[in-house]
Order: sequence, then C-alpha cells, then structure tokens
Amino acid sequence: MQRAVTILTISQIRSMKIIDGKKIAAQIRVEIAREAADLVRLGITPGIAVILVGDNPASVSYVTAKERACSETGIRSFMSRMPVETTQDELINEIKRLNADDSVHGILVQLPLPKHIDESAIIRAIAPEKDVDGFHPINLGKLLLGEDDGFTSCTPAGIMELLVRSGVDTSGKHAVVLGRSNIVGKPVANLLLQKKDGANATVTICHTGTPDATHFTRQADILIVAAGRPNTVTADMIKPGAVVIDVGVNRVPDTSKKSGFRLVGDVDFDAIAPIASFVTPVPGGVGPMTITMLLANTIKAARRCAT
Ligand code: L34
Repeated sequence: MQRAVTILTISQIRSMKIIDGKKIAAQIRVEIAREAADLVRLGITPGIAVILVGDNPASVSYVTAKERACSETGIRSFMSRMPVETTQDELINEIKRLNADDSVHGILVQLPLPKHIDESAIIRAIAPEKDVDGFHPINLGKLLLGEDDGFTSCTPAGIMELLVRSGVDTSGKHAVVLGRSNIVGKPVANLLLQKKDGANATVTICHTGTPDATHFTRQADILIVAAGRPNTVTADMIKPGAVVIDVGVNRVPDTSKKSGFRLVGDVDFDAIAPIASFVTPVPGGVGPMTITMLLANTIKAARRCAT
C-alpha cells in the first residue's frame, strides 16, 4: 500500500480531483426543473408513483430523498407505503392501477422487497413505458442494443453522466467494473462499451467468482466499484491516475454519530484518493446522481405524452 503512494509525483497528487456528485446533480436538477415547467405549460404535470413495501431504514431514507427531489423540481410524486406483509398479488394490483392512471408517468418499486415477493415478477408487472427505473427486461434489452427510446437504470446513467461532466474520456480506455448486479454492474458495463460518444471503452467485469480481481483492477483506467462491501478496493488495487467511481453505500456502526452509523463506500477512500486522478466520495458522489437520473427519466416518460 505504502509503495503505491510513494511512487507518485507531486503533480499527480495535485491533479487528484474529487468528483462532486452533489454539485453536478444540483446543476442537472436546474435543467430538469426547466423541462418540468415547460411540460406544465403544455398541460402535463410530470408524475411519478413511488412504492415502498415495509420500512427498511435505508429504503425509507432513499425514498424520502426521491420525494424531496421531485417536489424541488416540479415533479408530482405519489407515495404508496405498503406494509411489510403485503402479498405479491396485492402489490401487482397496485402496479396495475398505476399502469392505468394517466397522471402517473413513472412507477418505481423500491428494492429490496420482502423475501416472500418475487422481484422479477414485480418488475415485469410495471408497464415498460412507465419503468423509470429501467429494470424491466424490455428496457434492459434496449440498453443492451444501444437503443435510446427506453429507460436507462438510474445509477448506471448517473455514473455515465458523472464521467462526461467531469471531462473523463472513456473512449479506448480500459474500464473495469467490480460487481455484476442487474441494477448496476451489468448495465453500466454495457453502457461503457456502446459505440457512442462518452463510452467506447474496453470493458472487463469482475465479480465474486473472479479469483484475482486485483490483476484486473490494476489495469483499470476507469474503475467502477459496485461490490456492496466496505474496503473492497484498497490502494494496492489501483493504477496511479485511475478514475475511481464508488457506487457503494454501506452503513457502518459509529457511536460518535447520533444515528449510530456512518456511510462509507466500497473503496478505501483515504488510501486511494492520493493515487487516483478522479474519485467519487460517499456520501455525495453517485447517490445524488441516481436520484437525479430518476427525475430525468420521469421527464422523458411525461414528454412522450406531449408528442
Ligand atoms: N427500485 N430500488 C429501486 N431503484 C433504485 O434506484 C434503487 N436504488 C438503490 C437501492 N434500491 C433501489 C437507490 O435509489 C440504491 N439507491 C440509492 C439512492 C440514493 C442514494 C443512495 C442509494 C443517496 O442519495 N445516497 C446519499 C446518502 C444518503 C443517506 O444519507 O442515507 C449519498 O450522498 O450517497
């Protein structure tokens, strides 16, 4: 770990930049608020239905942040809080009602769901044209094909937007993705390899079945970490000058905090910050962008009604 730090030149250390996701998200939200106001003038108030089943504390906090972001940008949000014992059929019936409601342009069912509910069945019940999370097979298929008329899942879209707006050139670079989830790893890897501006990378995906992930991460010009575990990436795993995007949001116990926990990412931030050229913090990196892309997708869904 020490060795990687000491080989750095002063100019490399000076060039390290924190990607301020909160600030970039705030800039995009100004653009979104303008677009929402334009739609309202056409008689369409963009609306999203957010369904939360149960009371997982992290989910409650994300959903609350989503509602607040909607009200700040002029998007109407319809919140459904359903008890943890809600059956799969009851949830599907609620989704069917929202599919048929013309004032609802987007539907989001916050994940994870209680164990007795089949997530895949729920995602498939959402009308693809209202699936602002981009989790429906139709939208994931369109993403894979590079078609722009679907919805891109919010965290992957937010990561791509952070890279573009930070001036990171991905074309011809080696991007390594750590994690293969359907909501982050798989879609972001596929976005990075599209033959498009802001993408066109060579992509490697590492996961829990990769025996020596360090072998790959050390080659990464761009490292996307969505492993869901603190300190998954340590300083020895980073190539000097790499761009590191930390998708993790982990709650670790901290008695000095009133809440009893603090948030950390999947990356050992303090150790890698002097080595990387760009790095996203947690909190204040990818998280605010996830919410912002949800707003952007809701505008996209509502705009379809105007055309
Ligand atoms: N359906 N389920 C559905 N859609 C999603 O897009 C999500 N996700 C993930 C979990 N389940 C989902 C989210 O909304 C993760 N996620 C999410 C959203 C926002 C933030 C983190 C994760 C976020 O705003 N994080 C803040 C700190 C939040 C805090 O203080 O608790 C940050 O600055 O990182």
